[in-house]
Amino acid sequence: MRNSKIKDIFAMEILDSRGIPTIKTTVTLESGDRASCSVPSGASTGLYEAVELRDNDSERYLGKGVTKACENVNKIIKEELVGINAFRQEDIDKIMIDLDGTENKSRLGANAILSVSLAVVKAAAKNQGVPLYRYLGEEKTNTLPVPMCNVINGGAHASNNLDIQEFMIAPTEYSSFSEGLRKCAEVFQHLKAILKQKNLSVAVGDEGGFAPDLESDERAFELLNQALERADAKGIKYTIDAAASEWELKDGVYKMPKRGISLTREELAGYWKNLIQKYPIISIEDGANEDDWTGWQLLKKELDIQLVGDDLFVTNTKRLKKGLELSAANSILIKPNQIGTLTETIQAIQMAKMAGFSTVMSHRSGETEDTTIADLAVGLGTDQIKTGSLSRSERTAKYNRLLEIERELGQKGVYRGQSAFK
Ligand code: 2PG
Ligand code: MG
Repeated sequence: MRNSKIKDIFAMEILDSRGIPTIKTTVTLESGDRASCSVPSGASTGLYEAVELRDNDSERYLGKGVTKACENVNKIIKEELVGINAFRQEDIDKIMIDLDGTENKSRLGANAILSVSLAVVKAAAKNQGVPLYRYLGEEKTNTLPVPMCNVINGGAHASNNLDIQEFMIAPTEYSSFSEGLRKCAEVFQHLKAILKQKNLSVAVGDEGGFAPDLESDERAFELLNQALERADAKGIKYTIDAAASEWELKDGVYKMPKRGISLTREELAGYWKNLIQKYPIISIEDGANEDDWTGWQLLKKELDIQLVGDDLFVTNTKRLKKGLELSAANSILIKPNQIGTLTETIQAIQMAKMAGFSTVMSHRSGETEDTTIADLAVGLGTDQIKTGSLSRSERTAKYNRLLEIERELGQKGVYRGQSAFK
């Protein structure tokens, strides 16, 4: 605990993987220990997420600049936090929440607050001389999350004709994280060759997965089946993020924006059921709209697989509590920037675990080279992680960090495979 008081905080505007500004904050302790955090940004953002503060100055970055958020860190937040011990994470987060004073962090910006919250914990870990996952998890968390690798992109993350936003592969029957990841990367390469052979596009979407036009969403699973066979990847299952909050919902009828298909919520449940029967799909994220609690309850009744709430819960214990009361979903996606502080992120994970939900750490579609979520997944013990495809450095950086952690854990490392799913 050497000189662990905060000495300086500095935020600056950088670019994310889509070329849109985001905030990077560096915290320096009196000891000289220093750590930075860059905040990601979503495209299919949930209605109930904490506010990402943007400048709205059309003269800069089409209004997307974050200089106000940076100023809020460099003036308002810094003034309150300098001199406080970096080990007091909960107090630090509380001070920022109170300083903001709004329900959704719209005054200072959840992007500003989170960048400080995570830079503080990283600096504290450095000061203690341990990696972040160890600082957060102490000796008890040695488990590597099962990755869900997003190999085909659709929805708001690609300009193709697929309505399902993410087609992912999860290595459930491998003995280690690295063996599973290797198989996923091999499938990705085989998928590329198959697409090329069929004269389909191998250009990638926002999360690094291929984004071809296909005759139906279901066709994506057929192509994946072929890729799995070529890769001899018998231990891989499919997971999807439908991101159905992006679809139009009127009077209980969903309309998919790209193909224009309309389905009642009962028909939608039937659509998922049919896909699950035909393909080894073990998890569906946002299979219904964020406001359609009835639809979620129906899915829970009809489908016997992992049902992950992303836009539904927005990493918010209030929304999660409602989900528990209504018996909607059985799993929660964890995105620190949906809620804005590490403390509240941990609270959401704890509430979910207490309720027997599985937990999935997640990136955003707009990412940076920051790998903090890899350490959070291990340190906070989430069952799974989704952090995009096996291409593009802002995605592979997180996998590479998990490979490092796996190596550090050595014999102590645990990979749960299938049992990490609901
Ligand atoms: C999602 C995310 C991440 P976005 O919907 O789960 O994959 O997308 O960051 O665009 O909200
Ligand atoms: Mg989602």
